[in-house]
Amino acid sequence: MSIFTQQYLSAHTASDVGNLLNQDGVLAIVGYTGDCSAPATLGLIPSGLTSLNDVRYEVIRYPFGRAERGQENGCQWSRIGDLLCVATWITPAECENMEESTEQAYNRLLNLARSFGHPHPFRIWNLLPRINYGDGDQEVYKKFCNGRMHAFTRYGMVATQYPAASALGHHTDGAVIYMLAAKEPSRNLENSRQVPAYTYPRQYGPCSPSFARATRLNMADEEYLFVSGTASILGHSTHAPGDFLVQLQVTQENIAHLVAQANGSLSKMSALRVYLRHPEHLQPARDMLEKIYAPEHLNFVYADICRQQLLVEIEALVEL
Ligand code: 3EB
Repeated sequence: MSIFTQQYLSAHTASDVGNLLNQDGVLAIVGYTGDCSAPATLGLIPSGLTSLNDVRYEVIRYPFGRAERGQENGCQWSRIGDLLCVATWITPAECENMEESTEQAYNRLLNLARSFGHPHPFRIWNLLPRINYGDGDQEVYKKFCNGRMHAFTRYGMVATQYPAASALGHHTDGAVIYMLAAKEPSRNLENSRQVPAYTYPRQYGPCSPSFARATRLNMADEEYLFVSGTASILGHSTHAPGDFLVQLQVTQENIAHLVAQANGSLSKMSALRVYLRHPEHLQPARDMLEKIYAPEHLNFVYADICRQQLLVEIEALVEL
């Protein structure tokens, strides 16, 4: 029985978000409603993303009482017991300078988490506009990586402590970064089919991406594996650029390998977000993944992947 869950609600079953947020055990709710600005409702996290299979909300549950919530230091936070969720939004104007704005956003998040006694972020989602815009080192994603690394370094984090992460491009204005943070450190896992992202060579940008392939964390005497956005990358190279089906297969193999390294089982996988660059890939993605995973755990999301040649990326949660 999973204690910590990320549960998908489709458009036709979604009940009133305000009511849900007042229920015991509901930490926060991620919105797939296509908007990305700080919401009036504390605990709601509009992601800028939209779902291709009708997911409207993702409910993050941790059933140890009613969430406390608030906003300060440019962040909105929700906490239940030893689990803290913090979100911060970057305005469309601030997105014009993504390096500086990312660094400031991370400074806000990390300072708040530390001041709340939750100094260890273990899972971060980064949802940005126009992620592939700009050439070479000017690309939005690369500027984002620079800002993130500067903030992590100032925070005193070393590469082996980087959290699990996803970084995707949505199709609206503004950005959101949100994180789950713990009182105790998580344990990091790398994928032996891939080099650690923080050791990628210079060709991918001036600062390597700062994330772990997965983090392991004990919550309420259960162990969870938070699997970062995973793509068709072998070593550090993009495998099968332009070939969706091969990329999907290699991505699935990369995840299966990572989960096996943690002695986990694909049958205990949930909260799969399958990011698709092209909506027309929904059907082939479904055809393959619904053979492996239960449909209620699959959210096909329309998003740009941070390397231009990648067509698909998948993240997930595994109960170990
Ligand atoms: C990769 O493996 C694909 O910059 O936070 C996946 C997950 C990717 C997270 C990030 C980037 C990030 O390099 C891209």
